[in-house]
Amino acid sequence: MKILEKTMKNVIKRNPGEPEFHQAVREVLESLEMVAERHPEYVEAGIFERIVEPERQIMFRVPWINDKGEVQINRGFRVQFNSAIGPYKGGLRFHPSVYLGIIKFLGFEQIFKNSLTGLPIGGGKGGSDFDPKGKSDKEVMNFCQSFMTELSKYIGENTDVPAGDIGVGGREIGYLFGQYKRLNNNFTGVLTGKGLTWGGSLARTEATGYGLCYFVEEMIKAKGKSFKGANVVITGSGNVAIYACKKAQELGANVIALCDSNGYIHHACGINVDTVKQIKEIDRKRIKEYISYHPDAVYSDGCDGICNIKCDIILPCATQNEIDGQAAKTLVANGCYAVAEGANMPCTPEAVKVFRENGVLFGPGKAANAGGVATSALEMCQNSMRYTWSFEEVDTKLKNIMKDIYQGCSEAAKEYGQENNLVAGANIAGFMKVAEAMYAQGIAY
Ligand code: NDP
Ligand code: 2IT
Repeated sequence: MKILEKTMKNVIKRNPGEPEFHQAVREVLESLEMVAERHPEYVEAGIFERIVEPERQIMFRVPWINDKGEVQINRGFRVQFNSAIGPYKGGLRFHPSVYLGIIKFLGFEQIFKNSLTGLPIGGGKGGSDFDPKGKSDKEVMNFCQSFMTELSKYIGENTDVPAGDIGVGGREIGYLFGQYKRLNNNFTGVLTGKGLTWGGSLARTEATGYGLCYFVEEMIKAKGKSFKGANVVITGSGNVAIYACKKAQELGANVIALCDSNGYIHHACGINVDTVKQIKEIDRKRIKEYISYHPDAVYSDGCDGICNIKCDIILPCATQNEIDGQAAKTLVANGCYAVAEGANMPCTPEAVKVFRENGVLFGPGKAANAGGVATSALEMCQNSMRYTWSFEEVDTKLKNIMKDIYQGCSEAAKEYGQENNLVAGANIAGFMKVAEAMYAQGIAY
């Protein structure tokens, strides 16, 4: 080692106190050593140093008034990481744990994920430390309007197109879009994940979870396996988890567990996804409520125990670093043979190492969960055409995109001497397109 060690050292020095960002960068740079060896022109042109530095970082005050008439202050972020292959594209996360380092890790991942989709979208991410939990619709609206009043200065359909992520779903996108339109007098595809009557795409709601399952189908098919009859554990119970659950069941799996940040449910005869949708999407309540509908299910406090449930496949769909080395060892000991990340970076580096050493099939988030942003790009495409495709048309495109992503990652891994390593494959395949574009566009762009 190594050409890229210096780049990593600089990232740590220039971005102190941001461990999630360091983790995401380290994983990518580790995969790119051989690329750097084979492409000295990229080293010379400073592509590696440039790609780890966001093009622009915006931080702003978000004042709003709660239902008691009290002034509240949150912090807003938008990191416009890389626009080499298209307008910045990536979600907004509203969660109390959000700070600049989280948004930078997510924005960095998004560069490579978006490149893997094969569609013309650059990488960005944003959000706030605002916690929508327990807030009234009016409070959420007040917050979203204030947030967009500032954000609107930096985004646009050809500049930067935000979408949802943790804590940002259809309700929030509606308030954000309304405020953007009010401020700019312009009905435009500046956000994705919009409602179906005002520019949204069919299948965008389902896309991340469905796409994850299409990716897993390809990954396990290569080893002669399928979802049919497989016991599947899914973490989280939000947008990604719900639609991963639905599609896995349609493909013949028995999904036996889900969780939220308070605890998990184990329903051995199979999760009832309509109940989960009622609790989480409509009532906005906790997953614990599930046992009042299905008394044969078991609820346990805390999230850690979910990895002790014996399963064939686990799909972590909640948040970063939820599966550590110890949890990975337990999963392996219980016979789990495939893991695919619906969330962004839910497995720690130690967990990924355990999976690799034990021959567990592993689909990294930037490949496995790319179906959401890919369908966002299809929404942008429909908005540009002022046209809408049917659910089946979008779903078929999504399925083909996920197959191509799997294929592209497998081939890149093989080409660089790392056969079967989809982490390396995703990083290399995602990087190559962006690097080529950055190289072609010169340094002071
Ligand atoms: P949601 O807000 O719809 O759901 C998030 C789920 O994860 C909830 O069940 C939530 O539980 C749980 N969760 C969040 N934070 C924590 C935590 N700190 N500890 C334990 N559980 C937690 O978000 P999404 O489903 O949209 O996003 C889930 C993951 O998927 C994120 O990593 C996101 O970045 C990623 N992703 C999302 C895409 C999308 O299109 N939405 C696309 C690609 C990736 P609780 O309600 O208790 O907070
Ligand atoms: O992490 C992600 O890819 C997302 N939250 C979706 C981003 C998008 O622009 O649809």
